Amino acid sequence: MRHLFKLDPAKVLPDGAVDRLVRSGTDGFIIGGSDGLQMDAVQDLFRDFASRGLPVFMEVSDEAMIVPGASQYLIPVVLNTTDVKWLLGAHHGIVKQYGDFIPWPHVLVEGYCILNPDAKAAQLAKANTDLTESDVAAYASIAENMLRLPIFYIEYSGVFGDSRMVQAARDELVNTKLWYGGGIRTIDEAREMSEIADVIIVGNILYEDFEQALETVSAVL
Ligand code: 1GP
Repeated sequence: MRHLFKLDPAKVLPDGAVDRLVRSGTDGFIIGGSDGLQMDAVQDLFRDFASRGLPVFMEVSDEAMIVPGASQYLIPVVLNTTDVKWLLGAHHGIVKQYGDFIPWPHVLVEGYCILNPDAKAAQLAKANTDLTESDVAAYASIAENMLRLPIFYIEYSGVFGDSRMVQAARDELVNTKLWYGGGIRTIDEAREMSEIADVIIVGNILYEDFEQALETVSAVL
């Protein structure tokens, strides 16, 4: 898996987009967002993309994202948060309440490192984004060696990131997959990050320039 589109339930895709995205060559879809999440919109989006032959990952950052039947559920843990809610606080509440219903074999935990201070996710999760390459490397090492997470996610949502930060994480990771998302708008940007990360995630550009978003797939083909 090399490329995923991140679909925001609070935004509208152009007509005919679902078929074109499914045929684009991408490896799958993440349904996720940081605000304005409505359960109806989440379910509609899931229904549009489910059973189309590609994985659909539900990123559960809010109760509205809990949709039964997804191939995988991604659970964010924000490693550089300053608020315990985003580390394990919210998770504890959910597992306490719904633990018996959680399909654990379908759950993947993402260790997020959020690096764009202006991103909604950074503000919501009160992330400490003032990090050096060594800081990022240490978080990556924690994900790999201490927590043994399946995914370390460098998140620059909204801006194209600093590839040195991504490389610093890369150098620590063996078993933990490196996902990169943030500001990918062109094939060159997609290529630059996909040369370092295992998986690139393309989000906002889908809603700004759909044709250009489709082209990012060619960077990994
Ligand atoms: C957001 O990492 C993704 O969670 C993608 O970022 O929306 O900036 O492409 P963009």
